[in-house]
Amino acid sequence: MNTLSTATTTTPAASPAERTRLVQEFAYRMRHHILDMGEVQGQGYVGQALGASEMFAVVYADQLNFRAEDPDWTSRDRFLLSTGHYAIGHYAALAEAGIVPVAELETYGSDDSRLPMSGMATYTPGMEISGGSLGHGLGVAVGTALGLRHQGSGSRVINFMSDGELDEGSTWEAAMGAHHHGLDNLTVLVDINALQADGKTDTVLRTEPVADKWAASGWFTQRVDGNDAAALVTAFDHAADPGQRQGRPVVILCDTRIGRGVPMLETREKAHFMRIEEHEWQLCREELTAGSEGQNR
Ligand SMILES: Cc1ncc(C[n+]2csc(CCOP(=O)(O)OP(=O)(O)O)c2C)c(N)n1
Ligand SMILES: [Mg+2]
Repeated sequence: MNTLSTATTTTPAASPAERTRLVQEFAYRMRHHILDMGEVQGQGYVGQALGASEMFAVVYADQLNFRAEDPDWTSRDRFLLSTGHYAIGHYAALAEAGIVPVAELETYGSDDSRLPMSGMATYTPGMEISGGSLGHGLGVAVGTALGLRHQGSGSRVINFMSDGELDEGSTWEAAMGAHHHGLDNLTVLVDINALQADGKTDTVLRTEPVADKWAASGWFTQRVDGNDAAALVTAFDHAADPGQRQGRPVVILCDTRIGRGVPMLETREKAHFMRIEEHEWQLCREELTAGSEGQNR
């Protein structure tokens, strides 16, 4: 939650239903930003970002402690985007959170833009790491959480990663490290969209049963529908309950649908990197506005 600006702010006293509504609305506006940015380049990692909008939204609209006017505020919670190619989704969230001006989104991927196609910490306010080399984000998150604890900081670390990163040995080394050090200031969101660059996750490398593996590594593990804002809010509430969490690092495994909210993109065969024709962008927007994500907005 933003501690200074009132935009998209919720309070601890808000009911779960109200918090869920704020997350849904945030995600809906994010999806429009994602389509607008995608159109600038005519292509990109649009499907993942649409699919993960509720995941970003629950972080920025409900969970993260930050100051939009001061993205480097020492006491901020850290959100680490391990998957640099999801940057288009992160920029949409940063814009909705008031950290990046909405007007700047139209520079996405252009020369000299602060919003390159892959997330770069040195370019973008609010981007904590450059995460394109997959499988490294969790290690950085573990080090960050450990460092904050040594400093006596109460800040939390939230790491966003993908199911493709579960193929990487470094991810599991970091997972064991977090358990070893008892990092209860660390939360991981895994976007399980069942897809990787080379095809469906279960045909590239079978990582299931994923929940059993995290639990066996000592993590407080939950698996939810990652497009269900209410389920995400509830999962974070369970994680905040010391009785359930028991001092463990937290992982929330989020099953999502690529292209969510835009039916014509939900069924694309080439979904990892989408090329979308010039005339299709407006159709995408219309589908988004007409769909369930667009109702009552
Ligand atoms: C260490 C590493 N290996 C390979 C790549 C190339 N690569 C870029 S995206 C991607 C897919 C990874 O899976 P996931 O993030 O689940 O893909 P998505 O769901 O976005 O399709 C790969 C292999 C990379 N960026 N880093
Ligand atoms: Mg994936």
